[in-house]
Amino acid sequence: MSDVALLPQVTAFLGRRQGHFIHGEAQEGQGAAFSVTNPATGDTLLTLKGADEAQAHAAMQAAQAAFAPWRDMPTLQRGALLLKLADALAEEREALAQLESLCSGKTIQLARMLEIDQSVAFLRYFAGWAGKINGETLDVSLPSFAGEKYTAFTRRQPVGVVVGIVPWNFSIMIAVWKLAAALVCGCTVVLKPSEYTPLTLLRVAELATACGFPPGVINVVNGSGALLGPLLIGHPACAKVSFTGSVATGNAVNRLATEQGKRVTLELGGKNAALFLDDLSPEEMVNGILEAGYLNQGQICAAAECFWLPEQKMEAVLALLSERLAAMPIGSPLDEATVVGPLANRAQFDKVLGLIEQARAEGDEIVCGGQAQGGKGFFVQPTAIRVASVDSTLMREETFGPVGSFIAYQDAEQALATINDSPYGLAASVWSHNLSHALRISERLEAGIVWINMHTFLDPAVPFGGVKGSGIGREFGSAFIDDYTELKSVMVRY
Ligand code: TXE
Repeated sequence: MSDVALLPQVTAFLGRRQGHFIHGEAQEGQGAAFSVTNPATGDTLLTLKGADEAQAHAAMQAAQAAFAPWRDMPTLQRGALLLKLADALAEEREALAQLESLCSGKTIQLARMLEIDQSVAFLRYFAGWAGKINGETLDVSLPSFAGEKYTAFTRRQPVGVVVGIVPWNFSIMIAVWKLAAALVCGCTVVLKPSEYTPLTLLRVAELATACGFPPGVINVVNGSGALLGPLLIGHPACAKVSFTGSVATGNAVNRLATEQGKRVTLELGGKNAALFLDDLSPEEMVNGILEAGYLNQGQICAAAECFWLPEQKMEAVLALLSERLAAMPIGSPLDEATVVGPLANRAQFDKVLGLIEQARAEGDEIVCGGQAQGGKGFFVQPTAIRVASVDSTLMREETFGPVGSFIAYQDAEQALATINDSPYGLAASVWSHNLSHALRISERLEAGIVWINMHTFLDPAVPFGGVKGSGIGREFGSAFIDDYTELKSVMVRY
């Protein structure tokens, strides 16, 4: 097989000077230059200049100026614009997927199905909330002395300008989660993509403008997170921050935002577990493990990294899993036959290889993989590691790579207790034909989302977010409304 041919509009986009999207216009940066690297080759795709302080403030001011007219636009009109943007993304599917694959190393198939098709689905879902974000009428108990009566109602009002800070693993889809939720509530947004994947959101913002979104409603500023984060969050117009990324950066963002009285939603990673009960066959377990742990080279915040297997099945599962991992086509992400692409950037590549080395040093057993693939690009073999004990670093530290850690258990209750003994709790799964047993375990797993006989699938109707150190707040479902609106009470005497 060979790479798909790049569409002319992708080559043209890469040939243009890129920077930011502020007040409905593409702008070049005035700050420090940085390069975007193709992780499949290690070559520079293009160099752009980050935003300086003046541009970061200009983006916030543009969003602030656009806020009142956007808030006051008839709600269904806002929903209609989100639907138009969904259609525009669907039409631009291939070009956006190619651009995303070039920047992030995501396989072209996943870029199409997750970055674009899922973004379209989420946009349509959130558009459907237009006209349905309501308060309630309240029964007031105040006494009446002279025949006067009372009533009260609540309204949901948009919080204002939302700063959306986005990571590199799903740079379009995660941005769309924040953007669509904010916009349907009547907020305006300033998005800050990761330095590693700054390009596709610029194209999304261009498409939105062509769809008729007024200038300033969607802004994109690129550059160093350490520089821009404080500038955007600290700006007086910022009412709320929605962040997805690492625990360390998320905690810093949280401190900064809460010190200044800004609302925060955090979706951080963790160390997600998958618990397989012993009624499953080794083949069923392996199918589950591949779904839970290895999609997008493991670079999914909700992916499982710790796999708990019944002791008597461990050998058979690891033997079969090793065969299946070794047979996965690894190579160019633009080749439709590729299943395993590169890791998204050099920092991630170095981190994952470093953690594999540490595992070796601690006496964990590398069952398969465990090496860089060699040649150009940031490829790491899909890897399975049987950890020496629950104290191994790999049982605690997120690799965010194609690395599963395997541990045997004798007693499922003991396994459950150890899984819960974690500072994190984003996601977990339990696998069994015995639905009754699995449901009982799901009640006690400490995670924001628990899957039964599935893992990693996200649906716009189902709230998503972490407990403990894995985050604050929920995205999707109706839960997002609390985060993007203020509840106002109105009392009336008549
Ligand atoms: O994340 P960062 P990185 C995890 C994963 C990965 C690790 C590091 O384990 O190995 O994080 O990735 C912006 N104020 N996840 O370094 O730093 C930054 O520019 C405000 C899990 O890329 O968290 C980018 O836009 N913003 C995760 C975003 O934060 C700042 C997905 C995320 O970058 C900032 C990605 C600051 N001071 C990585 N510093 C998940 N939960 O899905 C940086 N940023």
